[in-house]
Formats: sequence, C-alpha cells, structure tokens
Amino acid sequence: MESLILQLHEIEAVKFGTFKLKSGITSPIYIDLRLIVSYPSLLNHISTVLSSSILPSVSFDLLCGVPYTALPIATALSLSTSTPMLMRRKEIKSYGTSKSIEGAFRPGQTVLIIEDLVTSGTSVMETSAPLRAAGLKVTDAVVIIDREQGGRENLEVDGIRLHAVMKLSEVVDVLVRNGKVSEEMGAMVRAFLDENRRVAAPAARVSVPKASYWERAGMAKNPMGKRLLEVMEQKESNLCVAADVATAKELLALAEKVGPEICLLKTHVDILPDFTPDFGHQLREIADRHSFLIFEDRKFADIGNTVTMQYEGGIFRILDLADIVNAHIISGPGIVDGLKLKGLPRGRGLLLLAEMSSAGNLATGDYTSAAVKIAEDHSDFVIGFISVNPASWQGGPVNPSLIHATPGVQMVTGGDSLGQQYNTPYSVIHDRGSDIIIVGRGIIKAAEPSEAAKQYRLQGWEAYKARCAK
Ligand code: S5P
Repeated sequence: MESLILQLHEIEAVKFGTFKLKSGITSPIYIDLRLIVSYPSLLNHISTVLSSSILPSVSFDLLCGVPYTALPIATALSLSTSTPMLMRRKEIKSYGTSKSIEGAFRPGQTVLIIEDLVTSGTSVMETSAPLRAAGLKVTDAVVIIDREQGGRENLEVDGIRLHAVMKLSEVVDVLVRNGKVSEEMGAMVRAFLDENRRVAAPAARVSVPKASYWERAGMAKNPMGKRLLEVMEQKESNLCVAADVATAKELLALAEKVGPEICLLKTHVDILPDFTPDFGHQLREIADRHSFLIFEDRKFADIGNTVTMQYEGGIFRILDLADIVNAHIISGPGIVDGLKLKGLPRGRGLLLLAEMSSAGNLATGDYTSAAVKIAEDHSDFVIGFISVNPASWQGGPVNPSLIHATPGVQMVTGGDSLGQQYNTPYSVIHDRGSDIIIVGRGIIKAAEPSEAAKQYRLQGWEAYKARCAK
C-alpha cells in the first residue's frame, strides 16, 4: 500500500493546497484519481491490490464502477478476475432501449460497486439505486481511498458496507513519513479531517424534466402517449379533470364545459347509475370535438388473464371506451402483458400506479422502483405513471418519454376526511416534476367548473413553462 500511495503522489493524483470539493467543503488535500488512466502499470497495481486485499472477503456476481473515474478500475478488475461487469448510465438515452443499466444480468444477482474515492457516499448511492431498481442486490462497495468524512456511515444506513484500500489519514501518514509533505501540512490535513468527520449525504437528488412536451412526444414509443403529449402542447393544457360526478348525464355535461381546457378527462364509469352502451359514443364525440383523450381510472389489479377479460368485456367495454387506462403492479408484470394483449393492437396506452396520493398508502420505495422497471420494460404500451413526487424518486431520471400524472391537486394544500392529500398545481409540476395535474373536486364542486378548469389550466401551464425555462 505504501508504494501505491507514493506512486499516486508522484503522478500528482494527491495534491495539497486549497480545494473546493463536490460536497461544498473546502479541503487542504485533493485527490484526482482520473489521472490513473494515463498510467497502465499503476492501474494494474491498483487492480491487483483490490483483488488480493478486499475481494476475497466479499461475495458478488457482477461488478459495476461508479461513472466515470471508477470505470477503468472496474474494467481492470473485471479482466483480472473474469467477473462480468455492468455499466450505469449517468444520462438515460432517449432513443433505443433507454436503459439506465447496460450489460447482461438476472434480477437477484449481487453487484459489487467499485469507486475511486468516497466522501459522503452520495455517488455510490446514485449507482446503487438504479441497480436495485433493476432487481439487483447491492450489499458492498469497494473504494481506493476513503476520505473518512461520513461516507462509510451514510452508506451503512443505505445497507452498503464500504471496504477501503486506504484511508485518507493513512495516505497523509505515509507521505509525511517519506518526506513528501511537511509535518505542518500533515497536521493541517489531520485537523481538517477531525473537523469534517461527517459530511451529510445531500437529500435525494431532484430530477425535474426540462424537455418540452413536444420534444418528449418525439421520443414516445406508444402512439397514445405521443398523442397525449401533442395535445398538451397544442392546447397548452396539462390539466386532467377527474369527472367524479353522480350520473352519466352530468358527466357528459361536465365534459362539454371543461372540454376546451383539458388534455385528458378521467372517468370512473362504474359509479354511473345511468350508464348505457351508448355512453362511450357520446363521450367520444365530445372528446373529438374538443380534442382531449379519455382516461378510465379502472385501476386494474388482477392477474394478466383476468384483466384481459375485465378490459374488453362486461357492461362497460373499457377497451372501446377509453384511450388510456391504469393498473396497479401488485400482481407483477403479467398484468401489463395481459392489458397490452388487448390494448396495443387498438393503439391504447397504460399508466402504472407508481405512487398514490392518499395518506398511509403502500406504494413507496421499492414498490415505486418496481413500477419504473416494469414501465421501462414495456414502454411500447406503458405511457407513464400515476405519481406524486417523481422528482424525489431514487434511481434518477426516468425515461423522458414516460408521462407523470398526479392526483391530489387543489389550489391550496390540505386534504379530505378520508385520507386524500392535496398539493398545488405549481408544486406538482414545477417542484415535483410531474407532467399532468389531475383535479376532481377542485373543479367539479366549483360554482363554475369551466372557469375553475381554466384557472387550473393556466396555473399548470405556467408551472410547466417556468420548469422548462429553469
Ligand atoms: O393515488 C391516487 C390515484 C388516483 S387515480 N389518488 C387519487 O385521488 N386518484 C384519483 O384522482 C381518485 O380516484 C379521484 O378520481 C381523483 C382525485 O379527486 P379529487 O376530488 O380528490 O381531486
């Protein structure tokens, strides 16, 4: 290890002075391991030290380097140990397969993360999150240098054990002992380390899309998702009205009133006592005239075979009636395959419930990540999500062609007596990174629903414009 430290110092991968770190703190020591790509024998040396000192005590099936500096280190290790590697994309492609993880793997396999330098541990977590979202296990990470500034503790909370080849204090000790830096500088770095023992990992990365609906329409694989994004841009509307009224007659009257303001009308046809087979035609005529799409909020939840029948059959004939339906993923990806069987040939689209707006709901964390994975695997049919705060999702940005629609929206925050929770149009679109506001009672209970719809449309659109301009 001593010779490794001296070599790193020689190539100036370890420098002393005044440096501002990614975490925001000012440090008297700077480590730049990007330089090692210019020294193949050093890279080889690092790989040998890693594989002899750390790898024997860890069990794993695959390696994944944290982009970009650790990629050559992971590659060297992969070659010397014959272990397959994965790569995590920092930016998700908007074309082709749109994957965030490249390489061959099976869900349930264990991935060892390789990193060059750890301060707060955030970069390791940014890589572990999409790996976990893809169904892989991450329990350990190896790092060449641990800056001893809280990364180990932060990662432990995230269920990841950190194994370091060397600690920053050891680097300093070796360099002082070998006369490469002065005693004073050594003391200064040690004092700095003592004062900065715990750099907090910043809150989950916020990723709010900046691309326009128009640009994203060009990326959509599903024609209904593309059409929805185009309608939004053409009508300057990201408003969906939840038409939870008492009768079919009232629903048709409401659709006529709010039609010019909306991109989407959301129905619950099973609450309409006067539903007739002709209802679908009447609603379609209004939708075509005002250029909005129809979304039946059926929330399918059964196994694939059952939902094919529920989608196509029965009294409501949802497949004929609705451009878009939604589904829970509680039963697994088979539900998407079932709905797709009927819906895709008809040019329909599906939203997955990745989150819910109601207090105490269970659609969080890994459940939400699983919805993202299923959506990305079926992006020919899945057009997006019912979501609440996509900006906070672990695992970084979702494929930008996927649309987020958020219920629980009113002009003021609050809730109802049955667990519904409301956010404002601005916070939903601008801060939380959603695309469509779904508004029910805020509009249908207003004295003048068409006027209320206009106000919601304007607020939603303004928030979208502000987000794109950021
Ligand atoms: O998590 C959810 C998902 C949905 S689709 N929370 C919801 O509230 N919804 C639906 O959005 C709900 O079924 C209702 O039709 C609408 C919200 O209505 P509001 O009156 O509370 O705005």
